[in-house]
Amino acid sequence: MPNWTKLIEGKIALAKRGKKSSKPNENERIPAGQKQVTNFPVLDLGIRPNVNSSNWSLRIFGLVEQEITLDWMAFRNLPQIEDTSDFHCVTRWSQLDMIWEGVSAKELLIRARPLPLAKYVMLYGYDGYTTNLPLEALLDDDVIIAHSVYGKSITSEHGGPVRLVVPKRYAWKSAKWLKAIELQSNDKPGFWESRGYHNEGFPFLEQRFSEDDEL
Ligand SMILES: Nc1nc2c(c(=O)[nH]1)N[C@H]1C(S)=C(S)[C@@H](COP(=O)(O)O)O[C@H]1N2
Ligand SMILES: [Mo]
Repeated sequence: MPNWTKLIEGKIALAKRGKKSSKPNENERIPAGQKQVTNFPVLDLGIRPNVNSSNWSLRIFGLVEQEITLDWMAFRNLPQIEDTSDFHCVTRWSQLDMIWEGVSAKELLIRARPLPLAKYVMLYGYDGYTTNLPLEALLDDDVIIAHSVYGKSITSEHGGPVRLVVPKRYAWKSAKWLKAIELQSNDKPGFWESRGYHNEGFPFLEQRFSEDDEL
């Protein structure tokens, strides 16, 4: 097990460095307070779950008419899409034009037929990570349940065999090693959201911490 206190404090310190930026970047594709990178850094809790295409499955459950569990074959047999998007980490790096391949989250969620009461989702990773979003956010056309990036399988360190990508939010909302999506009537905070990260996390509004709302 990693040293949680140290890891959490370290990450929060990184994201807080420089506090809130006063000026937007000149390059409008890069949100305020972010620096462009091209080396696709690795960021997670330091737990590498033992999951690969033969033991991976994805479960959609909670407030749905049709609960779904997909194994690798079933997942790869769904219609595949490609989407190019930018990735913004709250620790202040952004990588542009990432080319992801996988299944549209919307396509998959529609198959589960969300009940009218379903307004929020909790995303679960195989490492025990959780993060929350409004269901609406997951139905955006650019949200992808991805198995490949830049034409290659997503490596285990980046959340392979399958991770979520939610381009319009800070990258902590993009759950790696995606295990389950739970549809709920009420919003509940995930791992970082319950440790002070912003509930919404829009990079272009610089919503890093819940306290940023008051700054
Ligand atoms: N399952 C899981 N997903 C996760 C995390 C994690 O610790 N566990 N970290 C998040 C954070 S804080 C970031 S910045 C991105 C980083 O993705 P990368 O390592 O592929 O760059 O994954 C997000 N998804
Ligand atoms: Mo992050």
